[in-house]
Amino acid sequence: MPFPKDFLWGGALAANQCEGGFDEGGRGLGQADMLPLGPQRLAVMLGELDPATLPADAEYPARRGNDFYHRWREDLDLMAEMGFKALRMSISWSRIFPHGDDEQPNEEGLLFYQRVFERCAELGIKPVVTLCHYDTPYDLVRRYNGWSNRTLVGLFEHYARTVGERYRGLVSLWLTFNEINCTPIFPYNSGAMLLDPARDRFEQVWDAVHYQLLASARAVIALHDIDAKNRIGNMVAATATYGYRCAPEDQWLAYTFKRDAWMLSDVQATGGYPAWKVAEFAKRGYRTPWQKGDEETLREGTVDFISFSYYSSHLECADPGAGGPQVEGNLSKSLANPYLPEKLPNCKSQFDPLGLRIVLNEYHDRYHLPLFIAENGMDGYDELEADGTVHDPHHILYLSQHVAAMRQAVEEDGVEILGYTPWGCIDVVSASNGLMNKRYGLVYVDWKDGEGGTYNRYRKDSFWWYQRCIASNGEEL
Ligand code: BGP
Repeated sequence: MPFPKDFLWGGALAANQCEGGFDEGGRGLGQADMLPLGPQRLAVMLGELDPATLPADAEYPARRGNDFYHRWREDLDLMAEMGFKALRMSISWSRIFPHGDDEQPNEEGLLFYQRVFERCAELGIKPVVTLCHYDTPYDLVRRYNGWSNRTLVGLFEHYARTVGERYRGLVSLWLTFNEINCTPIFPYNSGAMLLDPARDRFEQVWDAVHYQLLASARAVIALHDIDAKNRIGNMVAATATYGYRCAPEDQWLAYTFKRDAWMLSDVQATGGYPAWKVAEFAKRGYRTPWQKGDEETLREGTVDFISFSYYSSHLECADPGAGGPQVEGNLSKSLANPYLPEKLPNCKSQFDPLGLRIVLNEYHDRYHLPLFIAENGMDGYDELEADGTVHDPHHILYLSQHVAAMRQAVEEDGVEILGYTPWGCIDVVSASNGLMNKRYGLVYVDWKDGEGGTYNRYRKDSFWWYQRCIASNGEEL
């Protein structure tokens, strides 16, 4: 079976990486507006450095994004020209509730997204809306220490209800938290919280995860209440994981790594914590902050589909001396896989399309729910030519091979996939290092780190490739 006729071909963006206009339209600061460029960024993302202590001249790239706030009409036209059927985007929570705990929403913020969604409808593009893509209002960080505080569960539900009601009929596909399984790794980025060095780290991050799981479930319940047509997914960071050697110890490490990555989708899909995690908590002496009603909330708020990001695969090795050379990932290095092709020119990581097929099968077998590929892509360093063209064969090679792998999962493995939205379909500020020169496919934005630019948009070679791919429903790669 080929891709279904209503397959959602599109692209993905996130408010904090594209909008800019950070102080316009009544918007309050978001947590990402406090992520600086430069060496201190990682410490803030890890929740180890309070961004309020940064020097006055720090530069915050999320505040400018790629200027989508002012150019969204032109951007939607470009997407329509490529034939997009879907746009995965997010709402900036602090555009709707500038302080996070305001009683009344900010009408100007609501109107902004209403216009975007109305235009999407005119263009035949379905918005797939993430409620929180690394984007909790900064005032909630300051006043409650973000997701370390249970108060945010109710505030998030209020926000989800507000936008669910307002955009009823305009939006029917929702995702709750972006890459929710990153909270234990990047407590500030994903959990909008700062760590207290005097307290156990494990306890702090897993408390926050519990509150986010509850908030996700409450949002699912609210959005189902508002409109029975709403379909709500979770969103997790996925990677194919292999043991470096056939040693059972390596295979076990690889398995436990995957199990960790699955843990949060297990809760969001089945409505309860898996037994192995409960055993791990008990062994560590950690007690999840359960309250009356939490179990029912998790059970009632399970998702309708599973969405995930997939960029590449990685290796696990039990013997620290056994591995060979390393390759760079987004924020960490891992062992190079000798069976994967050489890195693409202009790119720093290895790529593994079959890994995507493996991940699709793993999620399909585990949850028996439809899947949605919410992010996929390879960062590369693109150059704008004098004639306005951008030659990016690396993106075309990466995307075409991943679409082929996805097609095999549909045709040969019977996996149900709702859609495919490659990441950064218009160049955006990078989540990991805040730079603009970490570019993905399709549309180039004229802005160079340290130099600036016009923000004008240019079609990359991959734009024309993707247009053909969509027009042929994934046949012409
Ligand atoms: C994912 C995030 C995205 C995006 C992407 C690429 O983890 O959900 O927001 O940024 O990674 O990473 P980067 O921007 O660092 O290249």
